[in-house]
Amino acid sequence: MSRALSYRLARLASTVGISAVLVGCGTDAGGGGAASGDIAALMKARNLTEADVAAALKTYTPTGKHDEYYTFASGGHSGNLIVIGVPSMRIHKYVAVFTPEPWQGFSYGDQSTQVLDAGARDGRRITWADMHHPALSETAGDYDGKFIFVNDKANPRIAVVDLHDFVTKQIVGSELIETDHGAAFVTPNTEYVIESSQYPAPLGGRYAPIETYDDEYRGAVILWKFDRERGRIDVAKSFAIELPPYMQDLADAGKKATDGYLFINSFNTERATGGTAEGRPPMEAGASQNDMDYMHIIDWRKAETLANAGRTETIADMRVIRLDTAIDEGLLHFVPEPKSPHGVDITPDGKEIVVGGKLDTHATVYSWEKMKALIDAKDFAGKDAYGVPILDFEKSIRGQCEIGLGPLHTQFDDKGFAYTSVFIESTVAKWSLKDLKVVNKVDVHYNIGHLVAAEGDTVSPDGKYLIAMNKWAIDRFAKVGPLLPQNFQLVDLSGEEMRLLYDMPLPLGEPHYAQMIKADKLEPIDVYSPIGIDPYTMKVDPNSVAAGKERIERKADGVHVYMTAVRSHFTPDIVRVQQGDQVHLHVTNVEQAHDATHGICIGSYNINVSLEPGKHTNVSFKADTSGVYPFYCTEFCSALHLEMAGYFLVEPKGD
Ligand code: CUK
Ligand code: CUA
Repeated sequence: MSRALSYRLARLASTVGISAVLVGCGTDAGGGGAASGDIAALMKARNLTEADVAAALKTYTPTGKHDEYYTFASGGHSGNLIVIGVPSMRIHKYVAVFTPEPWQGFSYGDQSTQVLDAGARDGRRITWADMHHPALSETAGDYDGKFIFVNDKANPRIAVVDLHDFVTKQIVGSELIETDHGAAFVTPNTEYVIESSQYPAPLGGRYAPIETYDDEYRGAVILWKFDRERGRIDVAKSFAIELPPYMQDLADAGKKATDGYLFINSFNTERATGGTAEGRPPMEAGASQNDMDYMHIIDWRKAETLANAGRTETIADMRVIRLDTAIDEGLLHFVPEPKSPHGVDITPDGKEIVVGGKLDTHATVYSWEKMKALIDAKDFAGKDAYGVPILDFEKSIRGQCEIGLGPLHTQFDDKGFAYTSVFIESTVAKWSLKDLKVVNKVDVHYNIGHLVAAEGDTVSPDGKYLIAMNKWAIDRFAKVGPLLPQNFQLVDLSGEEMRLLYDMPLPLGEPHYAQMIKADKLEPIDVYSPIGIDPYTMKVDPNSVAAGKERIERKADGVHVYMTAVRSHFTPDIVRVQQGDQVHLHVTNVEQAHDATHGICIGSYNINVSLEPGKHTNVSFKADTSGVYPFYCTEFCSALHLEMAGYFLVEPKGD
């Protein structure tokens, strides 16, 4: 290695916090010399620059070392939640949420099927989702690592994932609304999970002609009450607020200074309905006439008091505060926001609200102090067509930061900077909250939607890392046909300038938002304990089986098979039933060894469940076809894994 390159590598190593000796830049004649030669040769052979090597050193995570952060990314159309380690960008898990998932056995056993079926709409079982926004549970505005909530935009629903075992425990939805988008977001102590609608429709799933849009179509925001003790949403204690038929977009809950308030963007305050074949302008043209749309400001504590006082009407089993009541009681106000707003993000101190306009070049910074004073003084600039008071735009803002073309979403760091995704430019803009000036930008590839910084939407962001969640990947990866992955790009926030560190193709659906949490805030369990736990109650299942108590019992409701799994056998391993029998398979993994997971499948019957150590699962099905069905363990658990098998014998009727 040349002396100059040695020196540069040593410097590089020191800037990323490792010793020069480790990269072999020492002058000693020992092993160091050989290593330095290796690195120089590697750089040359792979055509790597010093910046490439620095990026590699900042992300490479040696075997056995763990990541500093977890990123929980929406899985988009897949309906799964993606768990990614940062800085390595290694995928750790796809948590099954809205979609049957065979490896986890999600929706292939009785209990998980019940969870998924609770999300049926119009009596229809839904097996996909358009997941957009994960929201980690918060305590005092900071992630607490206990739960994560996700939405389904297409079939408006909210799911609760428990971060003790990374399992989806509950799916709720209301037929009050037909789509959502301002979801999921949580209030600072996770009192409520917010779900606001996107495309207006008659409330409660009614039909009304599109010509009656102004009168019959409405938006709504649902506040799902979260019961932290039970780890479930309490549907009976949840309520909604009716909103005008604008297209409500993203939402954020106030914190600290803004605690008690919700902020929801909207677009299409023109109330365009489309109708190109009927002589009306297309939706997107009709919806882009006005220079301003309305940010909704909602006093949710006041709304909660009203709901608890019964000032609601019940629509589709949901308690709804009607629009007139919301206006009369002063819990809903508007403030104009520039052209086609998209992101609404509250600053860490809770004092300001940042809005990006898709067809605007600014991030607009609203001052809560100013808006609150206007609301308190009832100093309004006017009312909308439904009577909602509107604050004056100029009187409500602190200022605007000239960002660039198509600012969308904003995150924050610990040094007073904001980071805004700029869609049309394909950049991330770093700007100062203090003087509202752009500091620098980094190119991303391409068409960035959301971005996520380490704890970047909490009361105490960490800075350090940011992920640009890009919609297009074009030339970044080897070709895989016309459907391309998304591109997650890891950006280093530790220096003055942002630096791109890593490209990660994300090929499972289109993730929208993600949240990044310090890994040491989570306390996931290793095994289910005591043996026989049903993950959906976290109690020992009444049908769980202890070793030595395995049996087959014929009861009035069918054949009950009480089975255990342990390396390397199922007991019993021969199960005989009659064609037409209802079968209830109760399987307990009686192991407590970490990672000693088994699975059990019965081919042709569409059954496969996962049995993590200590877990119990019930699987009910009708043995409607006769035949010989081998069942076997679907996790390579042991040297005798292939022998972990048995026969499910279905004797033909009449024999
Ligand atoms: S949205 Cu997709 S890029 Cu649903 Cu949060 Cu902005
Ligand atoms: Cu148990 Cu393989």
